[in-house]
Order: sequence, then C-alpha cells, then structure tokens
Amino acid sequence: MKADYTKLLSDAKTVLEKNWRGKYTVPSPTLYPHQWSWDSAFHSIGYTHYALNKAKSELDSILSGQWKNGLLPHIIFDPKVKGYFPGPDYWKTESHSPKGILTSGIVQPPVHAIAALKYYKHSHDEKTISRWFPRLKNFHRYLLVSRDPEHSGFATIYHPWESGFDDSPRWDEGLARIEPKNLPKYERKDLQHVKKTEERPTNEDYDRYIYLTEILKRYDYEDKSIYKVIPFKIKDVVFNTILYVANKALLKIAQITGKDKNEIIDWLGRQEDRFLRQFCPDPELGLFYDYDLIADKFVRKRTVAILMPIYTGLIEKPLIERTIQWLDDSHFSEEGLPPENSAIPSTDLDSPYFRHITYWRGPIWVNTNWMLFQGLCKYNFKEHAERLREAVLDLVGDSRFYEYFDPYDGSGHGSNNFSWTASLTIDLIYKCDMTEIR
Ligand code: 2M8
Repeated sequence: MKADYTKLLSDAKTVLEKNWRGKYTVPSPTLYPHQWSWDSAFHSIGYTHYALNKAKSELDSILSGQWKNGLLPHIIFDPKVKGYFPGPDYWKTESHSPKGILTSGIVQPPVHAIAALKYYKHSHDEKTISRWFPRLKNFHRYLLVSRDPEHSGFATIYHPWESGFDDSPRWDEGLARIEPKNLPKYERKDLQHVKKTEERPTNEDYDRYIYLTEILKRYDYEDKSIYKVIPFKIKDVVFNTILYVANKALLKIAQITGKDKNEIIDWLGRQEDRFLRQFCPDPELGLFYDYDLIADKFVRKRTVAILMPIYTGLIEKPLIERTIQWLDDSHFSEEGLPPENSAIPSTDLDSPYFRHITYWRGPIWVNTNWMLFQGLCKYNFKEHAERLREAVLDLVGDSRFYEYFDPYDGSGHGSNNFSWTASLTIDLIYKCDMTEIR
C-alpha cells in the first residue's frame, strides 16, 4: 500500500498545529503536556519545510532553559499545566535553571545542532544560528567534559530517561542492580493516558527511575559528586551516535558563522579514533552496543540501538554492510513477511525481552527509523533507504500519528496525535536526507 502523501502531509500539519503552544510544540496534549528537549529538535526539523518561524521558535525556546553549566534540561515545564509526574515541584532545580524557567535536571540526546543546521539550510538565517552557536557548544562541552571525566570522547548517561529510550531492555541489568530505598511517596500520572497498562514501564521500573533522580537531587545536580555515587552509568551508543552527528553539524555551523572550530575538531577526532573500540566488540558482526561503566562490560541486548551507528556516517563501508544485513534479517521483521513490509522495531522480535506494545521494548518508533533512513542515505544505500521510508509512511498511513506501533499488526499505541511522528513524517515525505552532515 502506498499512503496518500498529500493527505498525510496536511493531517501531520494539523497535529502540529493543535500541539503548538505559542513558542513550542508539546509532544502530546495528554501524556506529555510540556516541552521536551529532543522532541523539540525533531519538531523543528518538520517545521523547516513550511513554518520557519516555528522551527526557529522551537529551538529558541528549548535553548532558553539551558543551565549555567551547559546542561540542556530534558523538560521545560509550563507552570500553568498540572498533572505530569515528575513535575517542577519534584525536580527542584530553581537554583540552576534560568530565572523564571522551570526545568527538569537531566538531559536528552543532543539532536539540537542537527536541527539548527537544517534550519539554516532552509532559511539561510546566519544571524540566528550564530546566536545559537555558543549555547549548542556549551551543551556539547557539558556532555564531553562533565559527563566524560574519563576523556573517552563519549558522554555518560545516568538515568534511562536521558537516553530517550526510557524503558529499553538495554537498561534492564543496570536497573536490576538498584535496590530502591527511602523513596518519597509519588503518584504516576502516565497510566491515565494510555489504553493498556502494559504500554508503559512497570512500577518497579518507576521506583528505580525515582531512586536515581533522588540521588541527583541529594547532590544538587553537581556532576563531580554524582559521578562517584550514582549506580547507573552508561556510555549509550545511540546518544553518542547522535552526539557525533551533532558535533559534525556544529562544526558546519562554526564554519558558516566564522566561529572558532578547534575544540569541536578535537571532540570529533577523539570520537572518530575511538568509536569502534567503545561500542563495537565484534566488528565481524557489525553490531554495536552500549557500555555499562559500573559492570564494566558491553550491554549485549538485541535492540535497534545495535544498528544505529549507521547514522554516524563514520564507520567504514565494509563494516556497515554487515550492519545493514541485519536490517533485512528476520529478527527485525515479522516472521513470514518480507522485510520490505516493515519498519524497524525497537527490539529484535526473537529476543526473550521483546514486548510488542510496551513503549521502548518492541514497538516501532518513527524517530529511530528516521535516523536509520538518514544513515542509509549517507552510505548511499538508496534502495534500503527508500524501502524504509515507504514502510514508515505506510505505517502512519491513514494519518495515525501514534507515539509507537505494534510491529505485528501495525496498531498504534501510547499517545495519538504525537508530534514527532507528525513532524518526521513531514520530513520523510519531502525525502529530506541530510547527507551534508557526513
Ligand atoms: C518519553 O519520556 C518521558 C520522560 O521523559 C515519559 O515517559 O514520561 C520518552 O519516549 C522520551 O524519549 C520522549 O522524549 C518523551 C516525550 O515524548 O516521552
């Protein structure tokens, strides 16, 4: 089936229109009623095609929440909106966040410089990217200094929420090590907004999420101390894939605006030297894994993360050819169906931890497929890229802008009218690969 792209485009714009809040777009009017960090970058990417002012405003707004130490918070809260947990009263970040802006105290993957460069490509607005540059660079510096005391070239996350893949099986062992103690009383709000409880993380997971944020709060978000005590420290392969691509974008922005490039070149050099050693224990298989710093070992879980470094464009082609074979492998498509009928799910369908409608444990997400599409374009795997693009657009099909989709029957789950599904659908309709960031 080929979706009706004209209708899809217009309906995707309607979703974004409804979720627009004057300066930014909420991911979902029900489940996520504030501004989220990497979501905003994805929204901005969609807006570049038809609403440059919104593309700009989205990034302006999220960058306005940056802390003095460079941390770009994963949520900026709308003070008028209640009913999300954990909200601003919980995070207590007032002494770090800019005056009058309520934020969380953790980060998300740094898609922003990528979105900023895309904004420039569509607008040629040098003044704005020049204004954004110091903030973007400070964020990357925060990630590559405060979150990398080992000088590995890669940022460490210390909460599953920082990965954006919150409930992924990649975090199971790291979380199982934790015994949550002395938790404050809290009430989950997320379950009120989904069809089935099993779509969301378990209460045991939530206890561990809260246990970790309690540590961050106890140390008042001070990285040096947190780094010594936090029991969850991962060099996340997807986060760092994005950070690498974002550094490349930042370098382009520095070139365009005549800013100093040396520090960025230095970051890129370290990442290029060490990417394989850090994330690819078995080059003969072409699979990539997170590294768990506490257990001192690779997290060998079969999820879409193992394929994601395609997006870097930095791995040499013969190795990436091995990675790409996995895209065609039955593990990532419904048995009996040819792989071209399927976008890539978040977890290998044959793995014991695969769950077809649980959040990041199996369903298909549009943003991960969008990143794979960008990677396939970088390596000039045109057929694969086109197949994946059509599969995603077919899935969204009759304007079902769900948060995620069951890989078995294509049914939509989580929130409906989900903004990044809409914005990246728009970008995919325009076939917009960003091969310039190589
Ligand atoms: C999900 O995460 C939030 C917490 O940040 C939640 O479950 O409440 C994740 O899918 C994350 O990647 C996303 O940015 C956020 C908003 O869409 O929702």
